[in-house]
This record gives sequence, structure tokens and C-alpha cells, in this order.
Amino acid sequence: MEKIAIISDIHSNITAFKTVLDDIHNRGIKRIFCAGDLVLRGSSPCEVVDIARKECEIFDNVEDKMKLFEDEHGIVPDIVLYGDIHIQYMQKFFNKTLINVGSVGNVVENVNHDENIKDMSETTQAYYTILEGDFGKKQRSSFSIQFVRLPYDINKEIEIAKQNGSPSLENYIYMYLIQLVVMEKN
Ligand SMILES: [Mn+2]
Repeated sequence: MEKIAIISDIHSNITAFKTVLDDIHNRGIKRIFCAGDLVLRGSSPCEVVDIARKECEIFDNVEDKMKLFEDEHGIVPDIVLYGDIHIQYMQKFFNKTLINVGSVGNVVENVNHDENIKDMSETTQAYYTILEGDFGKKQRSSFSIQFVRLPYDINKEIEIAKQNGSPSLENYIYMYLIQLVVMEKN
């Protein structure tokens, strides 16, 4: 069986991106699909785009790709994956499955219901998704979905953003890498 990695919403976060790529390579996964949002905010837009073009198959127009897939294979997909909302989940709709692969560089799962817990690192990691199965087969066969979350060095990412003069830096830190602000305030 073949494994593929689906990543999305890197948002110029080079530290999170490299952490995810290292993990994918260490698992021996050869194909990486990227569902978009490579840049906007974050420290390193150019470097992220350069690396993504080398390492990933980028979905530039998902609707066209799905139409092409349906026409070529005569199959209407049972499982649809997407990014964009930065929240990783899986949901069943009757006999179909919808999966959000999560965000590499900008999770919005900054959940902390206990003020005594100042460490937000559990919900501010780099997220992506692995699929394992027999790709291209028309018959149903064994299929696995794996949600991955990786700790990465957010302090290092903020340092790079400062060095590169990223726009709206304070807002970026607060809105997108919020646990540091929470920790510093306490
Ligand atoms: Mn996004």
C-alpha cells in the first residue's frame, strides 16, 4: 500500500513547514499534496514557495482536478479532503467522508479552558494528514487516515519573522502564534 501526505495552510511559517517535511521524509512518504495557502503573514513567503514547488504537488484549482479525476477514472470520490479553515477534523455524510487536513503554519485550535494552565503548546502545533491505501484501484480495499500533529519551535519562527521584517508582526504573533503572548502575560 502507498502512503501520501496532504498538507495545507503553511502561511509562510518556514519553521513549521520544515518540521512537517522532515517528519514526512522520516516516514518514507514520497508524495506530498498541498491544498494551498502557502503564503500570507508569517516569516518566509519566498522560501516557503520555493520549497513547496520542489517538494509538493500543489492543487491550483481543486474543482478542475476533481472533474479531471472523475472523467479519467469514472469515479465519484467517496472521500474529499480540503484545507482553508485551519481546523483538522473528519466527518461522515451518509456514505461520504469529509476531511480537513489541518494547517501546517497557523492552527486556530488555540483552546485553553483552564487559566491555570499557561502552556498552549498542545493546541498550537503543526498539523497535517496521511492517507494510506491502494491508490487508483476501483474496488474497495483497506484504507487508513492518520492525523499528525508536531511540536515545533515557535520562538524560532518569531525570531525569523522579526529578522525578515514581516508586516503586522505583533498582530501576527498575537493572532497566529498566540500561546507566547498568553505565556508572557502570565
Ligand atoms: Mn489559510
